[in-house]
Amino acid sequence: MKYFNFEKILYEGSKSSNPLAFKQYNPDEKILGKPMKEHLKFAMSWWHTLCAQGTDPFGENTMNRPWNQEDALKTAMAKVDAGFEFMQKLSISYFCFHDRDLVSEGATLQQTNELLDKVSDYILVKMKETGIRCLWGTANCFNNKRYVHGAGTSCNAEVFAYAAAQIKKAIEITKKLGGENYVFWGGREGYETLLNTDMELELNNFAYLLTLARDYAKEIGFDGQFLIEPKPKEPTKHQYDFDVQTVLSFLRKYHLDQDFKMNIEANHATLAGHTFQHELCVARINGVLGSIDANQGDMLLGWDTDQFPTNVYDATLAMIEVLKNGGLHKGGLNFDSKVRRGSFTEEDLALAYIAGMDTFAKGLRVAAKIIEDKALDSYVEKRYASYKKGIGLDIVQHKTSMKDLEQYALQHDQIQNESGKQELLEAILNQYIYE
Ligand code: XLS
Ligand code: CA
Ligand code: CA
Repeated sequence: MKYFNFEKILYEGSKSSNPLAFKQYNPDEKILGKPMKEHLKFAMSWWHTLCAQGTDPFGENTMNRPWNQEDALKTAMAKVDAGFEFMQKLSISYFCFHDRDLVSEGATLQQTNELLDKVSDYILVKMKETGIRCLWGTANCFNNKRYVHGAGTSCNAEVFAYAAAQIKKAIEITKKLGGENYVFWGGREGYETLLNTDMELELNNFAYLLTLARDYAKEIGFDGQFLIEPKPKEPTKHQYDFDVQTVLSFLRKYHLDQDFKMNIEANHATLAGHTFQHELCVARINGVLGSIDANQGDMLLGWDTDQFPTNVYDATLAMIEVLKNGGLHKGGLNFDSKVRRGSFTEEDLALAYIAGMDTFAKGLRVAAKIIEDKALDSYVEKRYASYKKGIGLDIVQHKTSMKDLEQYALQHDQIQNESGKQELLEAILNQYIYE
């Protein structure tokens, strides 16, 4: 049975007015010597694409999703068919999943695990048939009410044990599906009030859970990259994995920094009061830029709207960071994005993915040109030229003392600064985007 009433989406170029065609994303076209599909390892999010029903706090389901049925296992299998049909038609080579996206929970943990085995067996068949791969898997340790006080940071040790069991199974399923990464997004790992919270114990426990997970993955020979996905708030008032810098200091304290990189989501960056580029840059310069959840928020709203990315400006700045990182390696670009509640047809899903993929494809094209021409880098190099010689070089090479610097300052106290040229650089960036 087919679920999507359109043919394979093809690249028709920027002049095309066909809504069901790519205008920028041409998978095999080479940019900086590498096919676009390798720069942009696009992934379908199982949850937003196949599971989300369009509910909000004020209203019921709105989505037309013909794969949903009465029986949980039948629905799960139909979702696999729908997902693979969709990815093939959109030329999306990867998917990402939470364990509970694949199939809903059975009556016991044992039964849930058996259901997962069945559905993942079928996914494996479809993967072999199509060549589509798994970018990452993760465990949903936040939806069920047992996780009301968190999972690894719950005040209830039984919940900690249950979460560990769930994560163990999710790592096994991810390994079985050849997942290139495994993600930890700290669902409810945070707090509502410090009045009832032992933050130190919670953080110690959380780090212990990550350590156990890392060791177990090694034990079973899972060679995917472990990723942490920062987010500052929602669902809890304060999420422990606030932003990249906070997660880095946590990982370093618990000696986990060699085993974890970051999965950076655009909407989480902006919720933390940062730009998407800021988070990518902090990760890049610390060697932990792992993967991307491509989406965008609404600047007028203070929550996680997970919209499809259509902002070419931000996508360009993001792709500059990715290119400077030498690519995302094991990582990719997962559309952790959902169609709006009013966009309820199956076709809307395709239109949304086309918009997101074209946005990042355009971002890649512009970023590549900017880097190739050194359009911004040459200004930055010039701006820091004082560190290339004389006292600046001594500073960079750590060859000065406070006394040397005082001597220097006493002799050179008539300082002249140069313009930062911000507006010019913004205009240059625009010029590249206009082309
Ligand atoms: C929620 C997160 C979540 C993670 C995976 O805000 O973005 O979807 O990406 O658990
Ligand atoms: Ca995400
Ligand atoms: Ca999000």
